[in-house]
Amino acid sequence: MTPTSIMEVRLPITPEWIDELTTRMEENTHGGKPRMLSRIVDAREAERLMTCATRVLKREKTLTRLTMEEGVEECIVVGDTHGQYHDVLKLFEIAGKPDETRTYVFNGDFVDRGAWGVELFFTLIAHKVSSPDRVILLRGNHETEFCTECYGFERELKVKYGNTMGRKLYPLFLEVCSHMPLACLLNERTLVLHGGLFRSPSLSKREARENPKLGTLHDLEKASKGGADPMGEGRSMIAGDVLWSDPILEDGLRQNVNRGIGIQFGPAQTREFMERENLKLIIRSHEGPDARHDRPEMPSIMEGFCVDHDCGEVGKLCTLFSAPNYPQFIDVDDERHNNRAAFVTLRPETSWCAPEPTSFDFVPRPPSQCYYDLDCGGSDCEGPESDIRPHEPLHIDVGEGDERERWTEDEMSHRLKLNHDAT
Ligand SMILES: [Mn+2]
Repeated sequence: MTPTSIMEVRLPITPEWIDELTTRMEENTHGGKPRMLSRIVDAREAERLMTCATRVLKREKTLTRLTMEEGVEECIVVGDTHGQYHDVLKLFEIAGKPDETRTYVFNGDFVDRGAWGVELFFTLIAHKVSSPDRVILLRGNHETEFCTECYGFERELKVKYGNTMGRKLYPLFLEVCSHMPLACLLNERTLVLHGGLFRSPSLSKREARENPKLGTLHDLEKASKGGADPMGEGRSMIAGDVLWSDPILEDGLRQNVNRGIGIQFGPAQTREFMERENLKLIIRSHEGPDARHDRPEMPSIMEGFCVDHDCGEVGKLCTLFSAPNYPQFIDVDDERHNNRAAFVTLRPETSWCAPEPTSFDFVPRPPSQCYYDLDCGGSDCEGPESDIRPHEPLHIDVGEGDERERWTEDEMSHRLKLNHDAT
């Protein structure tokens, strides 16, 4: 195969094919222009890959149940990765790739903010199509229309595929996302979901606001996956809650005023939920060093893993964040947190419910563009009801012409501290 040939998507997708894909995409991040990605996976093959992923994900319910087969020795759980492609490749190197002994659960927020959301997304859905039962891709709040319009992915797709093809591929991406399950129940005892607990669908609109109560796993199982853009109301209330909620240290259940969507839930609510559903462990993600910096009362996520609610014998709720040195781009005035990331290993010896975190550092990143306006909100603090709206960020030319010549980092470096400066 010549270095310039297109990666053709043919089923079954093999591990060797994924290796070649990831290697070539990674090489292109060093010096190759972003637009050259479409010479590795052209628009037609990208469409094929996403169509295959949609077909596979459609079969999964809102709450996907994973029962480990004989021979599976470990399950690796991964938190937010946010387009930090090199860090995910490193994670695969440390933890090993999915195979007959190793299952993976990716807990959402694959895209936005980082510069290689497309590469990361293609890699993850290729694994999903290749091993549907061994790789679980859960939806995060960034796998939505609202977030990807504001935080970079839509723009990234248009830069890498050109305006015309980017506009065609974007709805296919949203379709893949809309079929991702919201949560995974692992061997009946461990629940993995992106944001957190959720309200009962039986509440009136007013009760949901003023006197919320928790929903059950049965409610979650029956709930909609939320469509392209779960707004957190009506039929997408549970999806909005699962994707956007956060734990707090005080007992109680209340609206998530910080984010404008989802709920905040205290340790007593976690305990109540775990006892009722007979769970031992809940792994959620959704909060990186910036979010925790704004909530200093909560445990630190600087090592990528923390226990937020320790309910003793009953079980615990943890936060897992897998994007080191996050976010990739920061405004000149903002503080860089230099966080480490983590993944969690679960094993049969401990009934798949004793999390073993492994922390790791970031991989130095090649120079790259930022695809969103850094003014649009520091830590996803606001959801779709806020006044954050998509806009034309930065001066990135996404014309159809010879774009290889057009955009240079200089065009935008006047207000960005590019990631490579920080390494
Ligand atoms: Mn999130």
